[in-house]
Amino acid sequence: MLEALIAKEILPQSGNWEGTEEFLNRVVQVLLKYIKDQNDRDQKILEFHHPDKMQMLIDLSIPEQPENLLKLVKSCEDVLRLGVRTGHPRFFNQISCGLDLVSMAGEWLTATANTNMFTYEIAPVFILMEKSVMTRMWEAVGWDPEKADGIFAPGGAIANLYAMNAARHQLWPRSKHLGMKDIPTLCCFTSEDESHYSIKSASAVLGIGADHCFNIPTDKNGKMIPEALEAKIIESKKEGLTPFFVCCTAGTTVYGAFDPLERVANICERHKLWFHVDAAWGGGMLLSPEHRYKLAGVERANSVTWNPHKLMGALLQCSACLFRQDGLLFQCNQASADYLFQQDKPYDVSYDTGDKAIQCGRHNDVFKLWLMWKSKGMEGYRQQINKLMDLSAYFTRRIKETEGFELIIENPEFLNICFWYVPSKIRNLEPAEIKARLEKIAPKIKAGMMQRGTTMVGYQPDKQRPNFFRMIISNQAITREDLDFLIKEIVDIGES
Ligand code: ABU
Repeated sequence: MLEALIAKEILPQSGNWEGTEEFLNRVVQVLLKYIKDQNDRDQKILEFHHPDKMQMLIDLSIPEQPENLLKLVKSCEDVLRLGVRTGHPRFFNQISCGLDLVSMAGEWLTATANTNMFTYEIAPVFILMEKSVMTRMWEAVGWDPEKADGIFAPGGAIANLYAMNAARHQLWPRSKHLGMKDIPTLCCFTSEDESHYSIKSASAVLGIGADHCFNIPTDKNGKMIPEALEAKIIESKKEGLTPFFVCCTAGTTVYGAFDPLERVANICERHKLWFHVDAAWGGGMLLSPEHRYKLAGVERANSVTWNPHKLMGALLQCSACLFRQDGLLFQCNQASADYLFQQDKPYDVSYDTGDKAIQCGRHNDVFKLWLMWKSKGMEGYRQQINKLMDLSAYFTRRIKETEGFELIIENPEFLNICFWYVPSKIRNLEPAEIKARLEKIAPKIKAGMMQRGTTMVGYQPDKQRPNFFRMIISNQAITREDLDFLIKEIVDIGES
């Protein structure tokens, strides 16, 4: 039947319920098959093709005339077949991976409801839900929910921008209307290389200037050195700059390092600076009583970025910027558009939270998180995070005991494990020669994995080191056998 139908012949343009149901059922069947295959370890993660070949395998053109519904179902199949199965238990490539099916069901509902999160008027339940979910997050940070605030943002980079903007507004509220005119030259601080690049971007976007975002050196484990931070703050004051914002990272992207939050909080207090914690990756650790000590001091932050789409496993995107002080977000972002935020509505308009966002249209990111969090409870998350930490310790042990592997950081403290594989044929060379050869080893092994389609793990160099693998253990589907498989596959490709 679908072959003979086009989109305008089903709902909402036609009353053809039978055709509508048939089309949607077919699409759901495609999705269910994908989910089943993705969880089958004998199935590949990807079918790799170079861009020129890929272009020939799928018709990406927009036609002049409507395509029939059967062709659309086929396109859905093709897109999924040619994509990367990021929920496969052997996909270790990215911090955000896995496919929590309850969160996915939530995203299906969200798509079906298709609600814009401007106002209570059109999103009453979802607006209240944001407050309920954030209450759990504020409590986890250690703040009084009665006094805290927050906003769901499209990703951690934008959440960090929200934080820096609020920090500037608190100090220099007139910048909202007059820009940087008559404002001292501001500067901010974050850790060198290790922190997320979005801090520099925020500094550029806000007119502070990327060059006025200073990089603070880190120790051998990738943690910010507090003494170096204080020295730089003092130096910048001497140079006539006005420090206002410090960003610590809780769970750095590459090494998974946690900056010393208490010590940095002391420095921020001494110098009266806004203290932001980018816990986009590490925020989920607050849900584990056993591991939350790594973020000790986070409750002293003025703002915290926390991405549930990372460690908590919510579907993309789900990212929050949380504030200890209520009201500031409204003050600095409110634009009072008359067509949305009328003040004479028949309800308490402080629930029109869209007016504290810098976006106008805002996706509903909360429902999939709320539904998933309900499905696990606080205890479920505690177990999930502790299990991932146990797997990380297991993988680290296996790397240490397996010939040819070398850890970059001897005792990783989180779910990032960085390492080299040194193939047997180069192990006896001079150290300088090994280093030079290693640059090419990780990319070659990674290319081999992608050709085989069996597993994926990321790699990168840093300032002093040639390319190394960065393993991420965040998918709740991972087992010890999957980790053993990765080691075996690296050896197999590396020795071939
Ligand atoms: N901040 C996004 C990190 C992406 C990744 O390394 O997987």
